Amino acid sequence: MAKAGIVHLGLGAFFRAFGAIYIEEAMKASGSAGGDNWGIIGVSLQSPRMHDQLAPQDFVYTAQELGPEDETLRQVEIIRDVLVARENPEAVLAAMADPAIRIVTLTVTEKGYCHDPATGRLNATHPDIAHDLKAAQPVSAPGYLVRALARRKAAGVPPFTVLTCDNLPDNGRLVRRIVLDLAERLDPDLATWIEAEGRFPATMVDRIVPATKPEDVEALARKTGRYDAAPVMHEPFRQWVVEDDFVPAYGTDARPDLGAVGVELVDSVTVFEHMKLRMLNGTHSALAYLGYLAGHETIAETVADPLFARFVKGLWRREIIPSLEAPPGTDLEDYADALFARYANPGIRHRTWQIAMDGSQKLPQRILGTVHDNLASGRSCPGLCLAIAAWMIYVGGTDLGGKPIDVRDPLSDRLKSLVRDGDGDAGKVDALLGVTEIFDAKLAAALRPSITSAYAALKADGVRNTIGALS
Ligand code: CS2
Repeated sequence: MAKAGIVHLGLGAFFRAFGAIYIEEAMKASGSAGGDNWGIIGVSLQSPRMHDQLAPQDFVYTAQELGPEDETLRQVEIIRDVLVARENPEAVLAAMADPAIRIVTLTVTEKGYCHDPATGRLNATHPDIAHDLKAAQPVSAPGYLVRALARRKAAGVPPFTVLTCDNLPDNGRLVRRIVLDLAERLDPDLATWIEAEGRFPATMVDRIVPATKPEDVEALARKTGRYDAAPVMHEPFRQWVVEDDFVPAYGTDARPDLGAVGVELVDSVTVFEHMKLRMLNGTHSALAYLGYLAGHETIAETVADPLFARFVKGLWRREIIPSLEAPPGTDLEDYADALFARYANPGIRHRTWQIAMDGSQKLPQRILGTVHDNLASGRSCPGLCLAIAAWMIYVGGTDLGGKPIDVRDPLSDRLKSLVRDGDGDAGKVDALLGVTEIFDAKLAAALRPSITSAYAALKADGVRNTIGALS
């Protein structure tokens, strides 16, 4: 059996349906010619659930690819073990310090980086970071990276490459800055070593992977006659663009042969990442807030509503594409058409509520960057303003018919009370625009009038009438 070469922090459905499959394919493609030592040790930072589900089935799970008409099943066998950081931090640090591990991949979601989304810098007052600055056994993802790198330095082992797979802007440089900032506070020599020897390639990751629901598990078991406690469901599409900048000390053994299985290895991912974060994730969030408030449960259901179909196509054409530079060989209109077909795939039941989670961590890179660029070029962006206004209603915790919303967001208590205490529509909008972790003050001032009227229109006329009046 292939030995482990990768530790993955944050083993959720997305990575199991994406990176794990690519890496398994890359290992198979390079056969036994030294390319077979990229097994993955998964780490859950908090919950023992993934370990408890996967251990009895030897960490093998089913990936169910759901196309619009048909589906295929495969068994993924690349996971070697799953460690639960909260229960055994020492085992996680030991695995990360093992010289056989050359890459640490991460999907810890936006909030897992413990940074300030508006500036991209480490939030040193974050309780997990405050803990990790004192205790040798960390709790945060940046804490694990820094403490494990310290062990490698002390043992004379080169660092691992840190390969972030989260939807953050300039994700490689972002995690690098956060790691260096934390290391600097703990031990400046360590920071100097990481700066010189460490590598943090940026990546653009793309595959739609809704959370697996209990009914999916049951349906799969009925279909196959075999019970898999932790299958993943995903769309056929996938795209992974990776900066080819891995720790040089490992030479040709620094990464799996990802190029052999269609991963695009490039010098800079910036244009790919802008396209994906703004065109996919930006409209995903817009459809999530507006769709949820209009009573739509999934993205497929939302875009099956003709008003929303027109709305999202208008967002791409009028407000997002004009802010972008196309990556080489990509036509942005075609990319938009392909996205629409992916959203419409009825096999993928991606809940608007799921995508609406953690909006405070998502809005800056998904929507606010586009809005900023449009304003700077004198273009208005009424559809994106409507999306921001819908987020504002959503985080208030009550839908337009007065029903409570289960808002999941690290800032949810604060956001809810800002909405509750704000004086009238204008006061509520103003209070939320004042959250500096999300909104830059200049941008907030420029947006105030359009968001206030969008907010009032949504409340007075409802979502469908308001988006209908847009185009
Ligand atoms: C989604 C993403 O949940 C969300 O916020 O927008 O997970 C999206 O499905 C992926 O980035 C697609 O690559």
